[in-house]
Amino acid sequence: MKRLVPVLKQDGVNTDLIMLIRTVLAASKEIAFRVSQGELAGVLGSTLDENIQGEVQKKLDVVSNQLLKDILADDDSVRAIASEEEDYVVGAHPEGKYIVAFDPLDGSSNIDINGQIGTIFTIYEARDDVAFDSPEQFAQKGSEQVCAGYVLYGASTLLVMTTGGPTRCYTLDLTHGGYLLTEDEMETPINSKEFSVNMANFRYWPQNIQSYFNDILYADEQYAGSSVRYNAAMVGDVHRVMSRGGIFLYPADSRAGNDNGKIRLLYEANPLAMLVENAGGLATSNGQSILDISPSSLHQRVPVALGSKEQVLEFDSKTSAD
Ligand code: AFP
Repeated sequence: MKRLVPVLKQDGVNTDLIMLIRTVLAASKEIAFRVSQGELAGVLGSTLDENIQGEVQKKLDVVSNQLLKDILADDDSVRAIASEEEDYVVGAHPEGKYIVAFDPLDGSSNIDINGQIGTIFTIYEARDDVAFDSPEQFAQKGSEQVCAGYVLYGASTLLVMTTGGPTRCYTLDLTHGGYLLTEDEMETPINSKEFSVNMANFRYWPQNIQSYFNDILYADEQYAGSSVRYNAAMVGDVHRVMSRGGIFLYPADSRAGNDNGKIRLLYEANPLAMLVENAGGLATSNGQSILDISPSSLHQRVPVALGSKEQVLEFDSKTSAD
C-alpha cells in the first residue's frame, strides 16, 4: 500500500503544500489518539463555555481546536487560521503562503456516545491584497481551495482528501503511525434511495421542502424502499453518501438563526463539496453550486444538498421556486 507523501508527489502537489498537509495530519493523529482513549484521556463531557455559534463546547472540541491552532501557528507556511471554534481569524506568519480553516471536531454531540466524529480542513493560497490576518483572507470561493479533506474518527481512522484531483481515501496505520492509501479514487454512485437529513426538522421547513419529503415518504411509489440514515455528524454522513450513494440535506428552516440552515460554508460546506464533486457527486445550495458562492462572512451558514448527482439534481428541480 502506498504512503501519503509519494501519492501527493505523484499528483504533482508542491513541496510546501505537502509539508503543510503533514502538519495538519500530525494534529489529526494526536486527536485520533485522544478519541481512542475516550474517558481515559479525560476528554469527554462539556466545558462551561459557548462558541461563536452559540453551542456549548465539548472538552474534545476545545482540545482539538488548540492542538490544530498551535501546530499550524508554528508552521512558517501558514499566514492565517480560521476555526469554527474561534470568533476571529488567528494571524500566524505574514509571509506565509497559505491560509487554513478547520472544524476541529465535527459532530461533537457524538463524542460522549462513542459515535462518529471528524476533523474537516481546507487550505487556500493566501491573498496579498488584504492584511495577513484579515477575515477577507477567507472570503474566497470554494472553487479556490487547493486542498480539502476530513479525518473521520470511526471504527478506523480515515483520511479523505483531494488536492484538486481525485478524492482519495487513506487509513491510519497504527503500527507505523502513517496514513496509507486504501481507496485510490472514491466514486459516489450516481443515484440511490438513501436520504440523510434530520427529519425532526420537518415542521420548520418551508413548504417546498415538506412537499419533496411527502413524496418520498408517502406519495410517490418510485421511492418505495427508501431509507433515512442520519448521524448528526456531517462528516460521517457525507462519508457514507460518497461511499454508497445518497443525498445529505440541511435546508434552511424557520427556527431562530436557521434562515440559512446550520452548515457553515467555510468549515463544512466548501471542503465537503469539493470532496464530493471530485468523487463524481454534486453539491448545491438553493440550486447554486456551493463552490461558486462568494462568502459574505467568516461564520456564514448555507443550505446544503450534496451527494449522488441524480438525487441532488432531482432535489433542486423539485424544490426550485419556478
Ligand atoms: P456540531 O459539530 O456542532 O455538533 O455540529 C455538527 C453539524 O454541524 C453537522 O456535522 C451535522 O450534520 C449537524 O450539525 C447536525 O445538526 P442537527 O443536530 O440540527 O441535526
